[in-house]
Amino acid sequence: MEFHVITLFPEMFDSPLVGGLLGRAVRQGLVTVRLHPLREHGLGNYRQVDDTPYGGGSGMVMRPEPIAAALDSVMSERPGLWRVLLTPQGEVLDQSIVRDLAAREPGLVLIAGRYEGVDERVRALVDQELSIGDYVLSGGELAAMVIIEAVARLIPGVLGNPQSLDEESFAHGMLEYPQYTRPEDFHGMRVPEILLSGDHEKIRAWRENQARERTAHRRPDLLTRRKQ
Ligand code: 6GU
Repeated sequence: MEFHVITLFPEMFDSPLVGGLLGRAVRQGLVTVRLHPLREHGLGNYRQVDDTPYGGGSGMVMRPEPIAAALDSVMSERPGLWRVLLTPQGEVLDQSIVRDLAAREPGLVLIAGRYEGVDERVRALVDQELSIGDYVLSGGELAAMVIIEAVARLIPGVLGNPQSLDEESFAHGMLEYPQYTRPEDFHGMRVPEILLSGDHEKIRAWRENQARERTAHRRPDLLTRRKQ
């Protein structure tokens, strides 16, 4: 799967793409990330990408032409990419949206906005607008990395153990059950006896119950929204 990112700050993507699971997936060729510097499509001698808002107000707004030119260039090279504008006004990302994105072959173009926002007419150029949560970032770059990370780990071969995909939090619209490893006793806190019992059916039922109780207590919203 390919991820294309249109951004004013391509250097922000250096370290996340080198380390960890994602770095390995990139090196193995399972995932391709291409950065498209928006500045190259800026206007005039100063490569301008933003301007003051019509009607007044503080801050700057990203002009539509550089974004349109960058998108045209990416789309002509790679037709069929799913175009996503990253904005706090978008649909809020969750695991079900992540799954949908992972199915968008040949891949995604992520447009990272900056400044106080992008010109409203850019919305007409994209397939989807996404936010990563109800808080403000100075730009869409970190949101793009979050999306790349979340989508890439669903691509076959990226995760070491694909079975963990079915067990992790949100896989079934619930939080994951509590996990323990050695030691059996840590500062007087003991691993639940049932996990040491070797009774796999009892362990499965205990975990299911723990996941349900934990979700009801911490994230009741997930139980009311569950899609499956
Ligand atoms: Cl996608 N962009 C910005 N600038 N802030 C955000 C966001 C995106 N998602 C949450 N906050």
